[in-house]
Amino acid sequence: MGGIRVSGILVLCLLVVIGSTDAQLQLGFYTKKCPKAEKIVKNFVEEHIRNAPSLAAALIRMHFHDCFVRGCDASVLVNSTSSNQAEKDAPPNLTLRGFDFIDRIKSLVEAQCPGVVSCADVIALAARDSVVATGGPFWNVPTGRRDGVISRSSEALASIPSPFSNFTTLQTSFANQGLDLKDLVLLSGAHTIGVSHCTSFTNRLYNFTGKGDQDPDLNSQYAANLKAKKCKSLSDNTTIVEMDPGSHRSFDLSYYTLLLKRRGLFQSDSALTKSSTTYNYIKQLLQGSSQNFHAEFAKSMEKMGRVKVKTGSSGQIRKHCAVVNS
Ligand code: HEM
Ligand SMILES: *[C@@H]1O[C@H](CO)[C@@H](O)[C@H](O)[C@H]1NC(C)=O
Ligand SMILES: *[C@@H]1O[C@H](CO)[C@@H](O)[C@H](O)[C@H]1NC(C)=O
Ligand SMILES: *[C@@H]1O[C@H](CO)[C@@H](O)[C@H](O)[C@H]1NC(C)=O
Ligand SMILES: *[C@@H]1O[C@H](CO)[C@@H](O)[C@H](O)[C@H]1NC(C)=O
Ligand SMILES: CC(=O)N[C@H]1CO[C@H](CO)[C@@H](O)[C@@H]1O
Repeated sequence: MGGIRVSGILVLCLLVVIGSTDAQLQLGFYTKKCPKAEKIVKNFVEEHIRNAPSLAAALIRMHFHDCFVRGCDASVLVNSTSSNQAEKDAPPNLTLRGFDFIDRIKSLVEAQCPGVVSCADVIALAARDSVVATGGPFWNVPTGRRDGVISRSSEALASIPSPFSNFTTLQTSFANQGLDLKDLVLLSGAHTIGVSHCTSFTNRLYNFTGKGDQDPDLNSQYAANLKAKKCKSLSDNTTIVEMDPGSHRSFDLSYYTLLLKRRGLFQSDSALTKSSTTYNYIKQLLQGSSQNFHAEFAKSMEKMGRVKVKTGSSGQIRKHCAVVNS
């Protein structure tokens, strides 16, 4: 009796273990199922990123926005329908770019292995490969993500932190995804590349507290310069500004240097200097080499890429990234 019970429990444990390892991402998930998949993504990126290097920033940001809403499941790619307003059509994504690029890669992998490679993995791989191809850090991208079937604009608004966030809001938002303060500092380091529209920060220049004032946490010389040369009014929604001026193409430490000079562009960047924990992480990064930053960044990216992923038999492999399979 006891023996049967014990072995029964053993079998149960074994099943649980098998079940859970089955449901993990793994490096080279497609090695058997679609051996060329990762190479197809890499080749496409390497071939096309030269003509549009700014896409690297767009794609790593897309990966972030994807992972923060229902996990990294390509829900960010789904088009709205007459009965559903999708994440794509939420205000934070107004400025996402690169959808077409992902669609083109997806059609290449579909031609090679129909119905095998998820859109979520295509985003994760293309983000990494494009950052590497433009001289940025490498990080591991274990694969095996599956695509979600739900995409809601309201959830994007609720889960993606706004540039007006304070420290507490950022900490909570990252904690909701299982990411800690170190991840917050490191992943924000992606703002060392790319651009922003004025509307993400003009409140700091023109009307911070509703009295026509500036944000005292923004360097006043920098603010004056932005007002004179870039964002000429509170409502300028067309001009774009480099977030790490002078080195917005290189994945270096200068974003963190700027933070300590009160030259971070967003309130959310500035907020990282407000807690002693995150302030000290920034100091530590600045004392280390850029290789050290890259290595630390890689760990946090891999962690972000695992957020609430769907694996095994959950979700689906979408045929077209913009539409859920019918
Ligand atoms: C910590 C919270 C974060 C906030 C509040 C935030 C906010 C923003 C905003 C408002 C923009 C500019 C959008 C525009 O006006 O065009 C932006 C751009 C960008 N963000 Fe973040 N972000 C955060 C974290 C991240 C993370 C975790 C990553 C990636 C790991 C990331 C990568 C980028 C990149 C690369 C760009 C430039 C995009 C481009 O050039 O098209 N951000 N972010
Ligand atoms: C941070 O922002 C949130 C949301 O806007 C607000 O409720 C909270 O009071 C703010 N916290 C601090 C410390 O300012
Ligand atoms: C600044 O904000 C206040 C309060 O929200 C508003 O009444 C005022 O019109 C704003 N000023 C500008 C220039 O938009
Ligand atoms: C930008 O601002 C103009 C004028 O204020 C407005 O008509 C337009 O709809 C805005 N565009 C976006 C994308 O918000
Ligand atoms: C999704 O929407 C975009 C932009 O509106 C459109 O160009 C594309 O054809 C749509 N994709 C599908 C598969 O419906
Ligand atoms: C790229 C993209 O789909 N952007 C959409 C984001 O949401 C706005 C509405 O808030 C749409 O107008 C954009 O087309």
